[in-house]
Amino acid sequence: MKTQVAIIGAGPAGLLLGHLLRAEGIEAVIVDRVSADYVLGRIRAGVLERTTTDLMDRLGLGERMHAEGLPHDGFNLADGERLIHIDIAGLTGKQVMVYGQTEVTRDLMDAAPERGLQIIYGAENVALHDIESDAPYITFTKDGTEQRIDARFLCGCDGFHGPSRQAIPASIGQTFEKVYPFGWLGILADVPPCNHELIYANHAHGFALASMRSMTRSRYYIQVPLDDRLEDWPDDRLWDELAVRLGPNAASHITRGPALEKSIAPLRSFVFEPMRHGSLMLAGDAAHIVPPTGAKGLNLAASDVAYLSDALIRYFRLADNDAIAGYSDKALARVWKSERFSWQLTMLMHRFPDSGAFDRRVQVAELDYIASSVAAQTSIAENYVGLPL
Ligand code: RFL
Ligand code: PHB
Repeated sequence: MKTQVAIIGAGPAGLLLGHLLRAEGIEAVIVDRVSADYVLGRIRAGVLERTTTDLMDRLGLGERMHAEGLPHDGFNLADGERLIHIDIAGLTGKQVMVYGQTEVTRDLMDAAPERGLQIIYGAENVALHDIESDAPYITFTKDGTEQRIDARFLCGCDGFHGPSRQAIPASIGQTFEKVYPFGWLGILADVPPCNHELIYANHAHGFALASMRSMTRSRYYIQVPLDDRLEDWPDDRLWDELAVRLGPNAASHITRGPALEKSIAPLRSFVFEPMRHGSLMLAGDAAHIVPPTGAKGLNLAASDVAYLSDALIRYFRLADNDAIAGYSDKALARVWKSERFSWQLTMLMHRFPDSGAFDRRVQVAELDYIASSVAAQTSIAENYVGLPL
């Protein structure tokens, strides 16, 4: 098979990129290792920046998001009894959208056939070849048969563990990494949220987050040691702990219910540079990871592919190579700002096993400062709602 752009990975980065290219008449094929149902079964992001919702609108695929998603004007930072409200709308004139990654993915998947975007699921052993040439290709096995897709460009949208980043020679790439000494235990339940906006709480027992997917489906997280297992956290223990960490006011509004999903995710900050080598471009989690505290992962995948689709469109429309050459630097400038914000919010809101009284006093001082300064709140709000492209 021959196409203009072969995309590895049908997560949000790959699907959005495929649609942005098809909207300009560029041929694109996506391959993914797993099935469509498997992709939809992963419970992940919940908060979309304005830049991400704008992309869905640009594609004409924002209808269900606007009908079913929950626009939020603000969120809260809690510390003990104190609740600091960050008025995103008042400070930036924009809102964020609570609409699950599962739903974004479903909307993009459903629209693929009518827009001529081919997605090949169940593609095993995907390998990238000749990425330093103008005629790269991928090979994979599908239903026991070896297949090959030739393309002008390969786009690695295959997440943190995919093969694309590994295809770049070690002598070319540089990685920057910070691993945090805890994970997030998440629970999804069909119960109304305890608050109409998100609450990020710093408690002596550790961090907690009250989030939601709709007015009838809640998503909560707590910070747990890395060696904790799901068996350590039966539902009742988890609900009890959430009530303690979120504070008495939120606790009085928590509705308990059986877990639809429960999982533990490690936290990591990671950046790989450069995001292009030859005819291979990386986007999304394939190139970088942020801890989920700033709700930036999916949104960074979206901003990467906004830049990348623009560069590819200029290449195919205008034979302009400069945007391709500049893609990595342009994307990384935004990536590092989100890395900084996610790292800072993680440091501010979690309890670190090796930190002492000094570190805690610094957290309290920073929260005091945020509570008293419109400038500090504005800085948080403009990062949370998404920096401009
Ligand atoms: P994905 O979603 O991981 O998709 C990659 C796709 O590549 C496929 N793949 C392969 N295909 C072919 N061959 C191979 N060998 C392959 N290996 C992998 C995979 O099957 C998959 O379909 O990466 P993408 O598209 O870059 O999207 C990134 C986002 O998924 C991620 O950043 C977010 O989910 C992060 N994240 C959050 N982001 C936000 O913006 N807001 C949030 O509120 C938010 N909350 C979260 C999160 C991530 C979490 N976890 C579990 C890591 C909360 C959590 C708990
Ligand atoms: C979520 O709802 O899954 C969620 C919300 C905000 C975050 C992280 C995850 O910062």
